[in-house]
Order: sequence, then C-alpha cells, then structure tokens
Amino acid sequence: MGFLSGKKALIVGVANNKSIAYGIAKQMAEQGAEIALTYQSDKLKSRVEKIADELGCKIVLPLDVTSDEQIEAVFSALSANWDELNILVHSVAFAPREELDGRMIEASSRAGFAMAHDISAYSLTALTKAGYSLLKAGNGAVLTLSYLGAERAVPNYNVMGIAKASLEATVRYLAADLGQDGIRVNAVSAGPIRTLAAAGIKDFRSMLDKAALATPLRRNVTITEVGNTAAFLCSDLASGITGEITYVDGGYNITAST
Ligand code: NAD
Ligand code: 0WE
Repeated sequence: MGFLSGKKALIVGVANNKSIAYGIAKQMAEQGAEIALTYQSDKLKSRVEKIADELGCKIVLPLDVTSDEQIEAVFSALSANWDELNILVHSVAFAPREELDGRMIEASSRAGFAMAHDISAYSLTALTKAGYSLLKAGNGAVLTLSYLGAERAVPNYNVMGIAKASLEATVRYLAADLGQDGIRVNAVSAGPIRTLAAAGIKDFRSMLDKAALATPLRRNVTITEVGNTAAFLCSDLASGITGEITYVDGGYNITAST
C-alpha cells in the first residue's frame, strides 16, 4: 500500500509525458492516489487522455486557467464525482515568448507582465479559491512549481522571475490563511528540466549542461525526482509542513559561483 492510498488528486499542467506534472501524476499514482487531470486546450486533449488511460484516471477535464467559468466548471464536475479533494497540483506557467529573451529593459511590456502574472501566479489563488470547500473537506494539500529565478536575477527569465516571486509569496499567504482549515500549501522549486515549456527557450540545452557542472550532484534533476518530492509534500508524511519552498535542484541553489 502506497503512502497516498485513498487520496484524491487534481493535477493541472500535464501537456505531454515530459511535463513535470506528468512526473508528479505518475509518482502519485504509484503511491496509490486516484488522479484527475486537466488539459489546456483541444490541441492537447488526446495526448492528455492517453496519459489518463495509462495512469488509470477516470476524470479528464478542459481547463484554461485564465477563465473563471472553466475553473468553476472543473470543480463542479469534480464535486459530482468526489466528496473531497486531498491534493491540488498547480504546474502552469506562461509568458509571451519574446519576453524571455534578452534584456529586461527591452523585453518587458505591460501586457506581458499582466499575462505572466495572471497565468503563472494568480491562477494558484483562483484554483485554491474555487476548490476551497472540497479541499477543506479533504484536509487538502496544495502544491505549485517554482524556479530559482523567483529570488535571483536569472538571465532571460525576466518577467517569469517576477511572476514566480509573486507565486512564492502566494504560497505563504495562502498557507497562513488556510492553515486554520487544515489545508497546507507548498511549492517545489525545481532545477531546469527539458520540457515543452523549456523547448521554447533559446540555448536551453547549453543552460542545462552548464547548470549540471555547477550543481553539487553534478547533474540535472528529473521529473521523477520532482514527482517523488511532490508526492511526499502532499502526503500525511509532510503533515507538519506548510508555506515552504522545497528545492529539488541537486543543490544548485546553495552554491556561489567562483
Ligand atoms: P510544460 O510545458 O510541460 O507544462 C506547462 C503547462 O502549463 C502545460 O501543460 C500548459 O498546457 C500549461 N498552461 C500554460 N498556460 C495555461 C493556461 N492558460 N491554462 C491552463 N494551462 C496552461 O512545462 P513544465 O516545465 O512541466 O512546466 C510546469 C511548471 O514547472 C511551470 O510552472 C514551470 O514554471 C515550472 N518549472 C519548470 C522548470 C523547467 O526547467 N522545465 C523548472 C522549474 C519550474
Ligand atoms: O518556468 C519556466 C519556463 C516557463 C515558460 C516557458 C515558455 C516557453 C514558450 C513560460 N512561458 C513560455 N512562453 C513561451 O512562449 N522555466 C523554469 C524553464 C526556464 O525558462 C527559462 C529559463 C528556465 C530555467 C527562460 C530563460 C532562462 C531560463
């Protein structure tokens, strides 16, 4: 029996089998959790349905996090099937591609800032708000994905770093507010991983290789490693942990460059 047996989890952010959310869904399913998945658009529907089959998920729903109507529809569909929600995983980020390339002073726009913050940061509050009663009934654990660019000025990460800083602050404010309801809120700050989101980034391959050399473990991390830590943080094994940012980055964040 796995350490998540009997737990019901909604996982938002699977695009394909390289997604960090897929690594999380797989490791949570392996520990006995029952999983529901969402897909951003019709383009991703069939791919996510295939993954749902593989993981034995019976619930697969459309969800664009910029739509309050779609968010409401997801939780009303969920409450028709489940009387509680134990785990909510938020693994979503987006900024206009042009804003993730070059100098901050040139790449930044008001519209890009608004979009990055809406999709990558506010959506955590929006989902938690809409899922509140189900999460309360299930002593829920909420988990999101961050990156070191939230706290350090990483070249080209630009507006996404600012949105991740907002996301990490959101984790602390939600944790402080929802502790009284038995709901925990945490983040994993992952090292760079080659996913669909990373595929759109210039020179990502050489970034990965450079990061590996500068990392205590001398390698990059995998979606399985992120998935295992996510499964732990959302389980009763982590019942005393809330409001935390846990690094799954091979130790990169503790180093100084020489
Ligand atoms: P991914 O492309 O597989 O996942 C990103 C997901 O966001 C996709 O499933 C996409 O459909 C979804 N998404 C984007 N806009 C959306 C919207 N409007 N509505 C609903 N869904 C939307 O890439 P990933 O690397 O697995 O990214 C997942 C999370 O991990 C992101 O928050 C990312 O910032 C974070 N992260 C990634 C890395 C990395 O190097 N890949 C490192 C640290 C943190
Ligand atoms: O959070 C991310 C990337 C998120 C992301 C990726 C894209 C690519 C395609 C958000 N929006 C978009 N928009 C697109 O049009 N990461 C942590 C991965 C990442 O992205 C970087 C990184 C790292 C690491 C961008 C610049 C520098 C480092």
